[in-house]
Amino acid sequence: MSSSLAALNDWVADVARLTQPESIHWCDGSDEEYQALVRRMLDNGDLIELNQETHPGCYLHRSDPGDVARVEHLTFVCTPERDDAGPNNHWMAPADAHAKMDELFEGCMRGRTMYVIPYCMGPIDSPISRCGVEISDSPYVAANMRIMTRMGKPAQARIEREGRFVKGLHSVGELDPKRRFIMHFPEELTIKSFGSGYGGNALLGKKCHALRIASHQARSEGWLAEHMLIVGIENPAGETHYVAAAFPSACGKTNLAMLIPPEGYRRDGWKVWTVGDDISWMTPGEDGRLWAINPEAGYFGVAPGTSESTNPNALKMLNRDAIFTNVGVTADNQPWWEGLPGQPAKDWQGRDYDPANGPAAHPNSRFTVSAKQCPSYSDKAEAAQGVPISAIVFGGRRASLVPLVSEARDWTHGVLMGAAMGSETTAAATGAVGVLRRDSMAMKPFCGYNFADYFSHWLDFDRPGAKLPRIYKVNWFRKGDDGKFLWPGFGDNLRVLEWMLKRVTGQVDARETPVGNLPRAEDLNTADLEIDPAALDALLSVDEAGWRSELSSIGEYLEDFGPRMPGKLREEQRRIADALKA
Ligand code: GTP
Ligand code: SPV
Ligand code: MN
Repeated sequence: MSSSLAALNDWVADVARLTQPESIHWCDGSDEEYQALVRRMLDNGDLIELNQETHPGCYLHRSDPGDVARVEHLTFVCTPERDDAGPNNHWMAPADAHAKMDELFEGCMRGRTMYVIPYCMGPIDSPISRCGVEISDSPYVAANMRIMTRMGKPAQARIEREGRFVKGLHSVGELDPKRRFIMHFPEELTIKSFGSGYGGNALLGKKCHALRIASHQARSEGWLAEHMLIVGIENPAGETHYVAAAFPSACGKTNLAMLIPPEGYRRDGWKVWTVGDDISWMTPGEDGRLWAINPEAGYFGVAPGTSESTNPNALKMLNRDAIFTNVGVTADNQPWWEGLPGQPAKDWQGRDYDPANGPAAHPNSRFTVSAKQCPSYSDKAEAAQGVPISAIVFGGRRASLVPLVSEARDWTHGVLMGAAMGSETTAAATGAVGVLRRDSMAMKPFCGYNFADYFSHWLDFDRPGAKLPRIYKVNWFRKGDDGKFLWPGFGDNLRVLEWMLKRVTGQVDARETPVGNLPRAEDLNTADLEIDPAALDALLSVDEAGWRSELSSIGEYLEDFGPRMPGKLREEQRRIADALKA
């Protein structure tokens, strides 16, 4: 037996001693195993069969009504020093956190099956990929991990070869929010999660490993683990540029990653290829460019709003072999959510639909589906070295002020753009919705270390020989006085991406402003676009008075991190503030 296999066996034995499961199942990742998990959940009520004629292989999971989203207030980064976790994280001393969690885990799997789930984040043969093992007492977690990661025997073989893997321990516990914690021990490559079955809290390969633990590793190893989609844009000449974009949770990554070009663009031969919709690991290549892989193998996407007019690619991949969580159902048992045609018969809690109870689908209801089912799935998504990134985009939900698109003057300005990102909160996390907060690089809930050190790490990529992507900031969510979105969004977002790529390839000038370079109106392709000229004007203008107060708010935000905040970012903020005063 290899020493790494022995280490894995020892850990599994330790966990079994602590949690006392009735049986242990080592996941092999086979189809038969997935089918058996589904049958087991159909028997115990974790899954409900959907209409198999219209949706073969599709099932519905209704979660506990108090367990429907990530819980940021119960999520901790447990570094030995509090300052290393930073003001952006909740912190607990590692020894205290282990003691607390071990008490919760004690005997928690009695009468249950313990699943040992080896997984690989990233293509199984990629040097950039990293492995982990999640131990969970939830068959729903095992089935979802099969869809979301390369799970099973090949991952276990890689772990036995490499030795190093992230240890994730998870139990649904009693689903009691008072006994719910998501703890990260980055130095120990360890995660302990108790009391929730919800995606981001329970599918530990995703946010816990591929973002919180990975971002911590990436800092010391010279790469980036980001909350970014990766999309390939193919122009009529057949050239494909890859764009990575960070938008906060439920702010449009899945939609942009699967975009269908407007009709005129399609006619001209534009195509869009999906590499990833949520997470990007980016490494500098020998050529100086940043190369990105999507560590995931599936999508855990927001259901509401997904429709034939917004995201037809997603709809096409959802008519077979998908797990739906907390959506409604129609009278003939098809999955239903707000945005779809037809009528719901039952809501997400299984009650007869009554608008007085709120939406039929929970606003954070989700689908889990294999990435390969996406019609626009890129053949480069499996490439071991990843894809080269031409542009990085930061975006958020900002009803006012922030223009449709602006370009950073240089890398430092771009890092400030990302650091300063503000966005209105969404249903992806428990708590108030629609409240403006800073969500730097869309990583506020996911950066496994101090944001000040994270910004320094970003700045460090600007070094001799680097051929860095240009950085952009976008806002699809500007609203008019009537409360309606000014920009049509979705497929039409390609118009904005086209402008960025024209900038990257030196085909157009831009209008220089203190907050960045904006498109000249004539350079944004508006052919066949239905938009009021006054709206377009508002989207492409800079409200200097509004920006002066935004810059002072950004300045205060940077100050909150104290002396660890890189001086370069504060200087950049001051430069822009001064330019706005001039
Ligand atoms: P996570 O999976 O939570 O990280 O979210 P995500 O960033 O992938 O969000 P997603 O693409 O699922 O979008 C969430 C919501 O934003 C949905 O309700 C969409 O309909 C809406 N949305 C996405 N793109 C646009 C857009 O261009 N304009 C407008 N107005 N809404 C959009
Ligand atoms: C997010 O909240 O950003 C998600 C969903 O992508 S979860 O995996 O639950 O975090
Ligand atoms: Mn996300």
